[in-house]
Amino acid sequence: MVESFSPKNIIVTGGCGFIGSNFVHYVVNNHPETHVTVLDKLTYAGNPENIAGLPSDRVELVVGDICDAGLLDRIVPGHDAIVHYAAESHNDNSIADPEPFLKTNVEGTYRLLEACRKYDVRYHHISTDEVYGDLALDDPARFTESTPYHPSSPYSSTKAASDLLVRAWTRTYGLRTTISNCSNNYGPFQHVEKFIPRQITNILTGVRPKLYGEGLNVRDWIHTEDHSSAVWTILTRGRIGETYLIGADGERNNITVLRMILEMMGKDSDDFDHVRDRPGHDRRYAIDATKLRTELGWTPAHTDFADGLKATIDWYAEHRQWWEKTKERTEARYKAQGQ
Ligand code: NAD
Ligand code: TDX
Repeated sequence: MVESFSPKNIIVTGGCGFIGSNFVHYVVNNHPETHVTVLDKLTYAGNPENIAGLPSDRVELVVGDICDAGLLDRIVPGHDAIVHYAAESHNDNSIADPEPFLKTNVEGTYRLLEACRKYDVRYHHISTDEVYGDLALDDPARFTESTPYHPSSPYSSTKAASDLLVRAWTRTYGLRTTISNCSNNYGPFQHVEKFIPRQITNILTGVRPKLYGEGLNVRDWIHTEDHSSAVWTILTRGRIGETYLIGADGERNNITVLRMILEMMGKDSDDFDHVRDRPGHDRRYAIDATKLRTELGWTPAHTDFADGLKATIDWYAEHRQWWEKTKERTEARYKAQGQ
């Protein structure tokens, strides 16, 4: 039987980042009975503007590090659940400097699990399809909950390590946990280091988009609002101890997505540069979300990728002040890496 859980006070770690802040908006808009404490360190990827304007009686921001056990002792008691989004999240950064990934993704998860154990708090772990490694381009298979772990990058290996900690704490200490592994998100508030916002903001600043290698790598795109509704579904109705894969049947290769962006923005579809490929670049991710759909009845609302992409382009065009400063720093770093 499916459990039912109605959290009144939740902590959302990483709630000033891309997906975490979209989840905070989702909770505020759809679940008026739930108060959110955002715990965020405000790294280069965290921006308090992402949650600015939300009612102060619904959302509180605590600026701090998930690795800080003393801080967790002060804020975790009194909460019913932690939804853990905070992470170092960018593969290219993990290749340039893996250390912060070990610290935040592995030690940070450990600290949160220990706090949940100490204060008997329900825990939902946000993970990624990248823990499964990649699929060959001509392989018809998709990832399922029973696919063996086979991560490729420093980023995905630290996410895999954090998933395994969650499983161990569940079995050994009886912690009330669930894990979700989602595919590539797109939508508003995504950092300009990531593929889709990087290309949109390149075009908006008169720079040619940059495609790694031949661009044949496939990603399985999901709108971040659909990720939010799936996480809420799993948090409130998921079976304790279970893993659910989240995806919306959005497989496309990078060159196709890039050409869609160029055409939607009135450019020639060949108006981009091929740049140095990412070392160890995963070829294809693909999610089979049958378990989430059939067991918990979840369905995505954003089923037209072209519509979602157009709305995302419009959002970046209308929010230049949100990304302009970060853009310069990000492109300087990419330039130094030959990308
Ligand atoms: P992001 O980089 O945009 O945001 C990460 C947030 O975590 C930032 O606000 C940052 O300040 C915060 N943070 C980092 N280190 C912290 C620390 N030590 N203590 C407290 N806060 C800290 O990331 P995102 O793309 O929104 O990803 C969020 C989560 O979703 C991650 O766990 C990621 O692995 C997972 N995920 C991402 C995708 C995707 O497509 N982006 C897909 C599947 C899963
Ligand atoms: O400029 C670029 N050109 C390019 O061709 C960038 C930044 C990326 N790419 C390619 C690499 C990937 O094949 O585009 C694809 C998507 O790249 P990213 O946006 O960096 O995402 P990815 O590496 O697939 O990982 C994302 O999805 C899974 C998130 O960043 C992870 O946090 C999540 O776990």
